Amino acid sequence: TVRDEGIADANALVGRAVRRREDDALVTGQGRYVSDIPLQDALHLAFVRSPLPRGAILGCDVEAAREMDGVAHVVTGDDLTGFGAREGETLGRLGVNPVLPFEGEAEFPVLACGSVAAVGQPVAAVLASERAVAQDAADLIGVDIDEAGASPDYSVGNAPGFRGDWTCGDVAAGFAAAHLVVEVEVEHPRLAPSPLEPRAIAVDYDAERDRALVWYSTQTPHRARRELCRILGIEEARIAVRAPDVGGAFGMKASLYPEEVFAVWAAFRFRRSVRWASSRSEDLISATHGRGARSRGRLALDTEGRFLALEAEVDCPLGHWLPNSAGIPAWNAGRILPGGYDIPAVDIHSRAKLTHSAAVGIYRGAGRPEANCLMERLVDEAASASGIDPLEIRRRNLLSPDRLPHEGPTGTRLDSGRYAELLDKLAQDADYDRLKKARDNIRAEGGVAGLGLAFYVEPCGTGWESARVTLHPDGRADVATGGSSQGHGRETAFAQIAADRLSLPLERVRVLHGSTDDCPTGIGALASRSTPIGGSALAEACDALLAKLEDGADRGKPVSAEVVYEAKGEAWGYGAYLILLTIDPDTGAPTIEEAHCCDDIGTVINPMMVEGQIRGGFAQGIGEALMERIVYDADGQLLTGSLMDYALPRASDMPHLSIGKMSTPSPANALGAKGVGEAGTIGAPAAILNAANDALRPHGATIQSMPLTAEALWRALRSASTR
Ligand code: SMO
Repeated sequence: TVRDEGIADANALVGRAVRRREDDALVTGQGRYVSDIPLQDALHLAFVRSPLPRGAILGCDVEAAREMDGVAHVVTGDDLTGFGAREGETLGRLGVNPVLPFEGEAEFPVLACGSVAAVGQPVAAVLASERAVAQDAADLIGVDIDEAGASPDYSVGNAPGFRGDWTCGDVAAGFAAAHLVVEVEVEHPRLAPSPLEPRAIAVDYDAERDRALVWYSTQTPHRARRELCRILGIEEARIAVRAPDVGGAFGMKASLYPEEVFAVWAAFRFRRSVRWASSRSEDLISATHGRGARSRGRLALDTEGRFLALEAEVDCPLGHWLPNSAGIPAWNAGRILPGGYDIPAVDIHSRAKLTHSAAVGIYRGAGRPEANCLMERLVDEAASASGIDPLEIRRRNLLSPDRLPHEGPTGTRLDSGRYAELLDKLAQDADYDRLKKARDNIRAEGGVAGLGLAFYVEPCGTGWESARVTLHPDGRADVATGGSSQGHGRETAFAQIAADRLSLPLERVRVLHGSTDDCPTGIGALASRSTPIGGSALAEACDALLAKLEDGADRGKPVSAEVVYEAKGEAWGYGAYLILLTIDPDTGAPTIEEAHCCDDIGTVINPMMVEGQIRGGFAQGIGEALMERIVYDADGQLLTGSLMDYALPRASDMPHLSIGKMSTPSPANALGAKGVGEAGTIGAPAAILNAANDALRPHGATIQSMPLTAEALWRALRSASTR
């Protein structure tokens, strides 16, 4: 069910559910992923990984591996010190996080050197004629690690952490004046982003020119090149990065990994093409994880149920090294916390600390779900404690349209929206009163049922993106974006935008993306920024091209216009999710009986893809709320190293989701677009957590830790009934 607010004019392509031009190839097996790219005479790479979470490396027994047929090179961390891309150059280390400021310096070896800091950390590498040979040889290599010799602290620089502090207004006065104070805690499972295509890189080395074309499954091709060149000490002209079809990423492919740096280093060092494809298990143990935050908050209310002040602490894990995206979840979890509400005073502290585990970075939502779950749990507890209906207490505290744009107490700037109106639309579409009655009827018959509501906001990236549009004499246009696609249909969406702007048929527009050779320097596909910022860059480039044509540009030759577009600010999508959840009293098994949402993402380019993003995000939101959890045991060993142990949602776990839409164009960018890539992962966990707590409330129980497995819910019910 999709309910649309009228958007498209009849002739426009923008606003129309154009079928994805990418899909014919993808669904018929004609997609070209990194592992489909043929390389001449390439070496295959496999890694030996640390079996222990910490300790001193005493030795690495590489002789048997070196002697295996087909093995070309075996490399350990010691081999990397002192020589780099070529003899005489120094191989840099993965350095400080270039995105957010961190306390202290963090340098991290490409291969473990001297000590290890997490299970799965690459310790040695094998390059061989075939992938299986490389893996067999890697399996022969024993690593001798002295756990007793482990430094009590972290061996990655001097243990930097991230801290974010936001203080505004008189918080003490707010709590002193409060009629009511509620307090909640929330624990997020650590999650594995789990794109269909694990990490992959294929380095096509050109020995004659000593250059490399790096085929790379990435969200950020230009940043990858810049970082590779910085770390390896190579000038940018010698590396080109291309992302072919990318089989999902979800934030996991926004950062460069040690394995990938090593692959490029090895190609230059050994003057051979090199390829590496991670396995699912390697991704689970050594790709970035997401979430894992623990948060606690207090909310002060007056007699009318209005919010006076908010106090919160958020604790996030970082893992044993800092990918580009490290700390961003902690930063977002703090700054986004007040959501769309009018809260005059806040005191928010967010911390992220290193742990002996896989690195933690952004994952679809990247701090937004963490902020949203804490805030929405507080609001629901406030509703329950004050006796005000959950919908009404939100309506009463959400910023009204005349207050927008609004400079929030954490320095954010909410750009536009009709927050309360959206809630009312959701209530009407879903028939809120009917749902409340349905819940009460289930309870009356002895069942366990809860209704959960969550309102969310989703900031969609700041900064710039680039675009170049070229009109050929035959009337075809090439549209190159500095952004890229992670399988989320940007070729189609960008073609729609450009075709409209240039008044061309869709078929005449070709979209180029994900290439440092073919595209202007850009940022990439992350933070729900592709359409709001990348799409706006494209629209402006089209306008610049049209201006050139009007100025009498010679149409007998290709005419080009290139822009770097800087968004005026963050565009904030928003929406609300409403879930009716039942819990089997005997087994604790949760069932989503009904799911409804309404999202406002401003200007809609393609409603079909918007719906796809909402459903996909919702599926991953269900994963976090009900199923998924990365588990390390007390010894730092990963217990969820395969999909037998790590529960991803399947198609059969998806309930029907009824989707409503509103459209309030954003003043923050040229298109008026807001992101929707993360909507479902932000709204769903909070709504489900609220539904579970609503279900448990009559039984005197609460639950704060996700995932809400049958066991966890059963224990919560049981602890209450035996109390
Ligand atoms: S979690 Mo997204 O790729 O910013």
